[in-house]
Amino acid sequence: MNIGIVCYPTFGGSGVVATELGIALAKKGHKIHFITYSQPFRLDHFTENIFYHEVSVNDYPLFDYQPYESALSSKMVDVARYEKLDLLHVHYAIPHAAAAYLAQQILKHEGIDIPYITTLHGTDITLVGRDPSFESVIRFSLNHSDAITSVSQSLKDDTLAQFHIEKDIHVIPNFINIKEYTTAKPLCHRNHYAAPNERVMVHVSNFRKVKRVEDVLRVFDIVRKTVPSKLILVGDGPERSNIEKLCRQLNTCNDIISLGKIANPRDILAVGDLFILPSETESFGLAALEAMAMKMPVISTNTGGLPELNIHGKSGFLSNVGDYEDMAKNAIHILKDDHTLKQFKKQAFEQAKTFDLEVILPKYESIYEHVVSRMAATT
Ligand code: GMT
Repeated sequence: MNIGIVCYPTFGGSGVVATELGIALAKKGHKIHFITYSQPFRLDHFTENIFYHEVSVNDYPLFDYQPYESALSSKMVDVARYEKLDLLHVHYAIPHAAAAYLAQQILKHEGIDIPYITTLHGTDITLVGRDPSFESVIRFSLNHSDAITSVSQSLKDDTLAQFHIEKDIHVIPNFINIKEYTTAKPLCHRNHYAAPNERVMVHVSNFRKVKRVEDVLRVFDIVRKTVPSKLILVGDGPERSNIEKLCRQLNTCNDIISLGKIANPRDILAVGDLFILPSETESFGLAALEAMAMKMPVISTNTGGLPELNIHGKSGFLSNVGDYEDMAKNAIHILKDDHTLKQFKKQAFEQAKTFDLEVILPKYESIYEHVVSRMAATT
């Protein structure tokens, strides 16, 4: 198939899922056209069957806000028309689903019928989507999607509770290519970060408020008093300076290594013992899945889709949002002796395997086939 993928190219789970999906589909022989305003950050190497189309918005002084959505729709029309796309797959509802609807209508006038699929990733519904100023556009563009997918049952439930959706929403979880995780030779050496007697805790995020990175520091502060440990922080974002302030207040900075943004943190995850994700809300938690694929158990909150990924007492533990004392207690339980840690590492990996690309990719392909054949039958 000839597939157009629209996503946010910057650091963030939805862009990662869209890019990895495109790469995996291209390897299976599909032709993938990424349509974004800059090169997706994980699309950093040449892959046959992948094409990149940049959406550029000229800066006109007339506008306070440049009309990105119109430029995106025009680019989708262009790519669909000349590359003969079979379908458009847009990741993140705002503004991609509305832009896809507009592109679809323009193409229809030219006698070209093309379906669009919208994948919901979370904050497009749980945070941004709660803003009433977006309500009618989200509802309309979802109801006119030829198919809707959501990355967890929890996000599906949230979407149905918040918007009047007349379509079925297919749950297709985030995925990882387990082979890449098991065969990779990590570039990073554990002894560079920690002494042999120390454990290594890791957190990866975009340091937005919703990630509650301050809880990561509070958990670490309790854990290191019982279990000698180091904490590696990967990522950057609006909360980073507050986090730096807090580490000075807690006097933990010497045991914390802040690495900033890393496009693919697999090498760092390879040296970790325990991953921590204390988010306020998390529709799935791709960062935690990537950690589990590197055999790291996960301490997370029990919010959103996290309980669908992290199984309490098996791949790690779940706690209420903000209950950093409970998270620390669970972390100590996992880290305190080698035998328990080994057991949890094994169980986390087993759980990650259930989200392998080979299991998840056919679910997207079957939706693609369904919408394309339905459209062919109705035109
Ligand atoms: O987590 C973020 O802040 C980035 C966000 C995004 O939109 O890129 O991630 C969302 O989509 C990921 C991929 O489906 C999910 O794994 C994340 O859980 C989800 N983030 C939130 O719901 C906060």
